[in-house]
Amino acid sequence: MRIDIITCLPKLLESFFAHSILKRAADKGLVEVYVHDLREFSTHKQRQTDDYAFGGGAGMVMMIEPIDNCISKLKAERDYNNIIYMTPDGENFSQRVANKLSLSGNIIILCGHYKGVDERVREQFITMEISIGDYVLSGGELAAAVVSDAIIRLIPGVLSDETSALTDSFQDDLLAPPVYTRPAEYKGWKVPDILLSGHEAEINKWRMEQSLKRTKIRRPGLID
Ligand code: 6GU
Repeated sequence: MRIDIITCLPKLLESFFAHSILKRAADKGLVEVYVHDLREFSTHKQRQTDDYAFGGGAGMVMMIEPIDNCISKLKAERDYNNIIYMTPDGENFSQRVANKLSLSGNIIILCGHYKGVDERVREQFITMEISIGDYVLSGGELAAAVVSDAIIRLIPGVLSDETSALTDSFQDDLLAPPVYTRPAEYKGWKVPDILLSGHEAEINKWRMEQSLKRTKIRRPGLID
């Protein structure tokens, strides 16, 4: 899988992808992430990428030309499954969307800034718009990092224990059950006996009950 991220703040994203699971996924050749500096695609004197809004009002708008230059160059090199625009008025991101996107070959993620992009960018180039929640961030970069992380960890081979993504919260519309590790007793606080019993079927049954109970209490909306 290949992810091309277009941003005015490349440094912010480069440090994110240079660490942890995402770095290991790239080192193993399971994903390639390229961060493109939008300024390099500007033909203006000061490598300008935004301008005042037609009709007036506060806030700058990202110009179509540098975005067109960058996206068109990438599209000439390979096909993309989706060209995603990160925006608070996009579709809500969820595990379901992450699962679907993790099956992509190549995607482009465009990070918005200021008052957003010229509407013609959305009409002409964008195939999908994603929001990560009902709050406003200063830019789409952190949101792009969130979406990339959720997608990349689903690619087979990225997690060391391949089954562990399957038991995540949300993977089957249930929250994950509680987990414990050694010691079995700490300051008198005990691990549930069932987990020490060695009865795999009973343990799985307990975990499912705990998942259901936790989901009903914390996120009842997930059950229907
Ligand atoms: Cl994708 N971008 C921005 N700027 N704010 C957000 C968001 C995205 N998702 C939630 N808030």
